[in-house]
Amino acid sequence: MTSLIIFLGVVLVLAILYMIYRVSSLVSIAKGYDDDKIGTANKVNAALFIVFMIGSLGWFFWYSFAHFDTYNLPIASEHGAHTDLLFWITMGVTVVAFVIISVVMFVFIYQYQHEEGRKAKFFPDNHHLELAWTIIPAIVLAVLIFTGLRAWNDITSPASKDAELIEVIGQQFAWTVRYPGVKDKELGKVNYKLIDNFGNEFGLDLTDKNSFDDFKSLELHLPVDKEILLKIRAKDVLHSVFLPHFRVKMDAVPGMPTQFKFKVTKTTQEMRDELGNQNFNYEMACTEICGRGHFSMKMAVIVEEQEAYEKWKASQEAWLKQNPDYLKKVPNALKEAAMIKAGMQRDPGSSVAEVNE
Ligand SMILES: [Cu+2]
Repeated sequence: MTSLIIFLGVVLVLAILYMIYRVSSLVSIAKGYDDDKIGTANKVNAALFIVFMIGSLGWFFWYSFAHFDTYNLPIASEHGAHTDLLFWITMGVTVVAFVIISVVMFVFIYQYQHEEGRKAKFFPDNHHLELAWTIIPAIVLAVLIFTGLRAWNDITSPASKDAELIEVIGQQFAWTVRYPGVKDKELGKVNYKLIDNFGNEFGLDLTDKNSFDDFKSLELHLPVDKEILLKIRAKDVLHSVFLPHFRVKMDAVPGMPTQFKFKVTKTTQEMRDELGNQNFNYEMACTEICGRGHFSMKMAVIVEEQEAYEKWKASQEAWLKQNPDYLKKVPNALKEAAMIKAGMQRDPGSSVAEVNE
């Protein structure tokens, strides 16, 4: 009902404005054509364009510098410094083009306002000009694209063998994280057909022995100064992993796993000290509008020294231990190995060693 009233109000206001315009033009026709008035209106409009140009460009530059810190977060990753540099070079080039185009556009409006007796100049074409504005942008854009492509290849290329493997899964409206566990460094196989409502939210394939020690986490723990390979997937719609301080941003696409390789350079504590804010926490957000709860789709990120990170990993319970019902999905031949790997049963080998100590 309210929207209908607002709509009718807008229609009425527009109708009134149109009537005023009609009446005033009819009055001017009745009074006879007034050349002077057009001249004044032209001058006022031309001057207003210049005022608008100075005002908006001034506001644009003031905002960009005065609020720099609110939209430019400190960098805490190795490739981040490089991608930021590329970003600022692109920004520099586009701002120069933007200012030149804006100034020329508004100054021409002022310069070439209506004047009695002035005729437009006929200017068919100019090969030098055409060549200049084709070749220069082509070279600049090619350089920007190729340097960008190199940076892209760098973050999406295969990771080194000892990279820390972590899987991030997006679903409406939460992230889940899976670690390969401490017994092996491999993530167990997954199959979306195995996802169920009883606990197997990853679709873990329990016939794969790499899956036995995998564990789930509701926080993203990352080691500092170590290559990290994020394996990213989605269970329902498009999501996007966004770790702004690490300059990591990668879509999570259902049916098409993606990945991102990076190295964090500052622990949470180091960043807290740098910002002088002991409450600071890194955050992983979703940056793809994925539905009603999109705004709440975030996860706390904790960056620690290698030692603390390993300790945290060792303290986590395997997914299989938390969901013992799934033991029946493990092939009989692998059951004992699965229980040992998941920490559900003491390793007979290690218990002998403990007794001997
Ligand atoms: Cu999302």
